[in-house]
Amino acid sequence: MAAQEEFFAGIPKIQYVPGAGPTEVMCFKHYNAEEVLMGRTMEDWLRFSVCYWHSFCGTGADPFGLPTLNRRWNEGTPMDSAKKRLCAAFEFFTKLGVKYYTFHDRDLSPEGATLEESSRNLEEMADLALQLQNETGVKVLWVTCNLFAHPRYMNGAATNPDCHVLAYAGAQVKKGLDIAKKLGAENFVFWGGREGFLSIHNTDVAAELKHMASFFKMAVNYKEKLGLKCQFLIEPKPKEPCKHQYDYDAMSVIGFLKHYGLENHFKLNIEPNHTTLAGHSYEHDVVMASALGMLGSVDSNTGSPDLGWDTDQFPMDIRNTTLVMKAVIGQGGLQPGGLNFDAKVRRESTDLEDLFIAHIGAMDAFARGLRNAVRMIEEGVISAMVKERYSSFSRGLGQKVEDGSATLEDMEDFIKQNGWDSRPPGRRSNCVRRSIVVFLLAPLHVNV
Ligand code: XUL
Ligand code: CO
Repeated sequence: MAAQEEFFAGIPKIQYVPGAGPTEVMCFKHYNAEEVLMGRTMEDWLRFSVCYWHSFCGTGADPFGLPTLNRRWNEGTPMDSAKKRLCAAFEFFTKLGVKYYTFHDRDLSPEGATLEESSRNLEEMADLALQLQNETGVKVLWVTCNLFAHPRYMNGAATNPDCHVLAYAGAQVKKGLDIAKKLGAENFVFWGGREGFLSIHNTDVAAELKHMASFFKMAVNYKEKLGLKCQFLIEPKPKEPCKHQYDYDAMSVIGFLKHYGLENHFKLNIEPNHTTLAGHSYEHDVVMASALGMLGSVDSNTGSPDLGWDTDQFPMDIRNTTLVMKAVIGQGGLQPGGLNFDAKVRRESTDLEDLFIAHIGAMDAFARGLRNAVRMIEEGVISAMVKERYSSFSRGLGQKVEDGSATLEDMEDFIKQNGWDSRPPGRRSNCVRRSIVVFLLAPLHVNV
């Protein structure tokens, strides 16, 4: 990269400076990549990734305003700027010290007039990406295909009422998988932004769901044919841009996968801003997916609790990062997934430095969340309380319920013998009340 143009001149590699003061913002105060916690480095637990579309393709434009972000890498012909953008991105990854990135096919290279031209553009850019990956050691956390921006996808891709469009999406995914293989991507994401409906009156929901399942099966078959090892991930979101998206939330996606026999081929990429859009708490889908063995990766962003839409902000709330990291540690890590910052600087944050400050703040927030979660787990206070709360399932009838051998007749016999509750009155409410108090206080107590 030495001969390349420098885009972030004057910004050195970001260092860990634990004692840094409040005005020193170009350093990590909490994220110490090499530090070992519960047998693993912070870098390994957190597996941070920078997203290409917001951080390098974003212009600051919104539905009410023109671009505000003046990026030098956007100058030149579409292919020239694509190359400059990629070099700028790798300079950023390296200076920030993040080992992974994510991209849509159409972020990396411009769409051509034909499928063949788009594929040629993508191949050319993938060659450069591979060279930069080899030079820097930065890897692809996941690739995805943009099956929502082009006008052809206005009525969906895999669920489009016209099979011609579904075919185009299939051809695009085939190429996307080839590129994933070439670049050694560790995961491949499907986000169905336009897989849903605006009006139920003109929609055959059963047919669309079946087509979507067939589409996923084609992808699974081609992946196996290619010998591609990466993990497939579906990213739930309830709405935006569709009024109703099929992949509403974690549990809807898991239900869909099980219904169509796809559950062994996919896991979930959970984006907390999508979770809150679905009416759940920040950590809800991370916890639910993890509980069912389906948490693959996290698009670690946040919305604004006082707004109702997908604002893709950088996560800064320590309570939220603590609960996510507790679930991540609980399942033994996110690998081959990671924490991908699907987040964008605000359109008012026009300086190049702001791109660093936003990522540094979010990485520090996750480092603090990790430390908190480790402390909660090592102290063992909450886990002991949870164990005690469910202790009636470790003996007698409870044990039979646990292993699935209990019957309704057993229930009836048990209640006839024992009445409503055999525990002394004090213990009945205590067990529940104490746990709730500790749960509410825990994140505050361990906030280091
Ligand atoms: C949209 C979103 C996407 C996916 C990849 O809200 O999160 O960027 O992460 O297509
Ligand atoms: Co996302």
